[in-house]
Amino acid sequence: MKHVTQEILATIAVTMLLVASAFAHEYKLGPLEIDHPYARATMPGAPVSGGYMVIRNTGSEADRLIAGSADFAGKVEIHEMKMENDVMKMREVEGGLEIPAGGEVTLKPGGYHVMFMKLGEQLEEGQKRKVTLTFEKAGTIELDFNVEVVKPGGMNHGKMNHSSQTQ
Ligand SMILES: [Cu+2]
Repeated sequence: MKHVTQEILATIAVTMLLVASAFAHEYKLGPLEIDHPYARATMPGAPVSGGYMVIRNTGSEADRLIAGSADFAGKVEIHEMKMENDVMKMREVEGGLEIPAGGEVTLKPGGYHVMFMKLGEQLEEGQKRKVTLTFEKAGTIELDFNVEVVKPGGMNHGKMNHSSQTQ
């Protein structure tokens, strides 16, 4: 009887660990911490999706997110969104996205994002998708992006001009 109880307790402990790590969904790469990377779920045949996360830099030197790649996308770019003459535009961040020393940058709908282009397949809610990100100093890391339904933030789809969508 005692033996069974121990096994049950061990099982519960392992389960709790798994649940905790699923919730945390945080990665470390040198001084960088990447919190909860997720991608926007797409409709069938949609050509693009966005990737979002919080990147913290606990180090004393700035770093830069300079590149990305993913099996499901023909091209991955680091983008920013900006209002120009009342039109929300997005474009590639020149020279990569700086993560300041001791600071953090939030990639979110309507702001900085990882742009998944030339999608080869639909991204469906609940999936996890592998994405590789490269930082100038910290190097390269492979992350699991949760695919989630993301409401558009701060952008007007009707007026949105995605200059590199057709490249
Ligand atoms: Cu974009």
